[in-house]
Amino acid sequence: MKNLLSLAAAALTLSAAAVAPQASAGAEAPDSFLLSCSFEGGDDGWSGRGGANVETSNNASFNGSNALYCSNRSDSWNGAAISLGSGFVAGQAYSFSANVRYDSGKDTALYHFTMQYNDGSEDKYVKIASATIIKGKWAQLANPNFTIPEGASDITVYIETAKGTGDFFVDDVKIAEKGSKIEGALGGKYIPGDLCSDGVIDTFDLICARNLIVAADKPSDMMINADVDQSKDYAVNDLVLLDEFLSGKITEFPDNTPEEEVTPFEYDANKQFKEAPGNYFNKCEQQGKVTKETYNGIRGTKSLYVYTPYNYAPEKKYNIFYLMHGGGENENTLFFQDDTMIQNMLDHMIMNGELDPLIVVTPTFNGTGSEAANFYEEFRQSVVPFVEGKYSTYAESTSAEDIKASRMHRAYGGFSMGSVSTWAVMQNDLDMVGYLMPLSGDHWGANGAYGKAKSLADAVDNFGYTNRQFFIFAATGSDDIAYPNVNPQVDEMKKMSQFKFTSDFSEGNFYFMVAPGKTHWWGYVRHYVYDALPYFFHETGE
Ligand code: FER
Repeated sequence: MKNLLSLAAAALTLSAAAVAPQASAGAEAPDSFLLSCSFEGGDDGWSGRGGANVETSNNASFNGSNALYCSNRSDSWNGAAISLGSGFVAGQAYSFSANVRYDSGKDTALYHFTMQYNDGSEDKYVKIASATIIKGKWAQLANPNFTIPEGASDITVYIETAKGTGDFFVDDVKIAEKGSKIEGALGGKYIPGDLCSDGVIDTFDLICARNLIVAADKPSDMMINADVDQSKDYAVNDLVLLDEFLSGKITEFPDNTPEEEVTPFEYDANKQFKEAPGNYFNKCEQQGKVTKETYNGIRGTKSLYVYTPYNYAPEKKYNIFYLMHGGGENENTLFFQDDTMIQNMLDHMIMNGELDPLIVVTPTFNGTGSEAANFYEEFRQSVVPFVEGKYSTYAESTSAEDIKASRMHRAYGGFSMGSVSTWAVMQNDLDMVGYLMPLSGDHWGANGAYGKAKSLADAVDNFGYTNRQFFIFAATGSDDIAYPNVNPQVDEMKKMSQFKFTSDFSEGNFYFMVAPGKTHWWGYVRHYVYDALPYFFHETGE
């Protein structure tokens, strides 16, 4: 309590440190508008940009009873637009204002009020105003002094988002003489520390913050701005940080955003084979590293390779994928052959945001007493403890308990005999891995398609997992010699409740992708990894 009292006392003397508001102080409200769209009587000349749809709606409004509703967007640049016509002069400044609101999706989202024009040779885009706005609140995007670029023609202004395709409302879009202050929504913006939502971080926010700690009714927009360290929890710590910010002790808030358990993903429910772009097998400008490691395991001294992504940082946690070679191959196969070079593919996928940075390990089942179908023993006892004791994964330690706790961040897959090893890992080590990628090979643990499927289903039951707690993305070519072995096994698995068939892992847990015309060769199979791996590591297993 002493802390809170001294903060309150400090609050009274801190106004000098307040952050200046964006709106120009003393600006006058305009006498008239050069453009004013209230959407009360129709769309006021607005249209959908890109594939977007616009229509008037009375489901929300900032003023009056209607707003313009923008939906059916397929890209972030799709939105609501209006052409400005000839009354606006290039090289001159005007005051622009629009009010925006969205009601579903993330807690906050970045919106832009943008101008498109032609500069005489090509279309150009310039931001008039931007703001990160809070879900469910009206926010004003305004710029009282925006100059239309010299030489601009074909001018359109529009509302778009920085990311995503969510629906939004627009209301009271106005343009007036430069410098004029156009009234708009107060607050609604994500400005850490601005609890009062007036665009200024000052002592009043500190008073709000203090009251909010004990308040019974905690308004959602105030809570979002009160959580100044973005920890997803408003606590006394945030109050102290706000005080330190206002007193000049700190100049920015620390970012204590909690690490996401899993990253969200938009699954295709019926994923079809798609080749990686050809250049993905060339060297990438952002290269990960392939390191040879040697370990003494239950089957003697052996080697494996570890791919760590570009900018690998041991203080971070990484998902890990163990990828096994086929018969007659070895731990070198995946990284050193013209028909694999899988590290280049991983580099490109990660650089282009198609895959979260991860660790990929290529062990081998070769060695005295080793075979694909018993590699699961060495995997559990030697390989995982060795690798994850050395590299940074979600395993807090290499104890069986911690390996199990991190299984939704661990995957195992393989080609041909490597696929045989994958089904065996599933049957025996399901408490270690949440994701499996059997490629061009069937299960050798039992006889007949039904027997194979049943032995896997029984393993799931014996481990006590539901069909939300493990995920299988199997694949092969339609002309692969393994197809006639795998396909009947898959058909039997589809009939069992342990397996729910779809590539939308938010709904089911089992998929079999068949690549038209492809045969039993890494030159094809590496593309299955390209298709399947992005589908992994987005489920919590709860
Ligand atoms: C199969 C599983 C494994 C398969 C072949 C293999 C033809 C491996 C063969 C080898 O490495 O010799 O389903 O189908």
